[in-house]
Amino acid sequence: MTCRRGAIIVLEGVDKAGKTTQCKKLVQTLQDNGVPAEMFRFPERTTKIGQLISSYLENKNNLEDHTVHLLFSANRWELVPLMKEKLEQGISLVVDRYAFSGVAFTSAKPGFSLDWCMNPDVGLPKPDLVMFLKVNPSEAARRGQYGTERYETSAFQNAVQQRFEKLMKDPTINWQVIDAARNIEDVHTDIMNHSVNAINKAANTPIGEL
Ligand code: DGP
Repeated sequence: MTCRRGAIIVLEGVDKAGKTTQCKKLVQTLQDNGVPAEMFRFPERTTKIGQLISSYLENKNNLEDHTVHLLFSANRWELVPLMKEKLEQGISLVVDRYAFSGVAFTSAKPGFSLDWCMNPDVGLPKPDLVMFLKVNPSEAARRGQYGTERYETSAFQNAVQQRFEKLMKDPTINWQVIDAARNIEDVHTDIMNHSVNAINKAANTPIGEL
């Protein structure tokens, strides 16, 4: 028996753009409408690799920059078998950050090219839709104090935003820019519409590769 595959729907953006709130709402609305959907998030901090990343982000340990980049990528790869299993069961995956965060955050550090940063993620399942929640980093900073985690400074988030702008020029990725400065419900409606289109389209196509 063949079943329609699920879609991979990714939300990206700078810190405090509202990704996690919107991912949760999207999963809920899809499920309420009878569309099987589950949330994934990267970094997935519960695995052994995820715990290393988490303590790095909390400034509890220091890791060399190339090393941590590869760990973030490994954290995505270790979830691939589970992601594929769910997709083949017809479950759509709503993913809070993916390889694009990997590239944007590391390449915002001195001495890292976009190309080098992309390499470890080549071959990951390709998202059917990537929505960039666009909000000015200074507006994002006003939404709530940045915490104490590594990367949570305005200067770094500005650099990350610029890297995302470059990544969004890739025509092989279905990027959609969402104005995330609006209220939660308006943003959600846009995200839902794009997602339904992507889920319908994905059903009849094989899972691609980054
Ligand atoms: P979050 O749990 O969504 O708040 O993300 C944790 C932080 O890690 C956030 O500042 C973004 C950053 N981040 C997410 N993915 C990657 C990645 O693959 N590489 C790097 N260097 N940073 C990442």
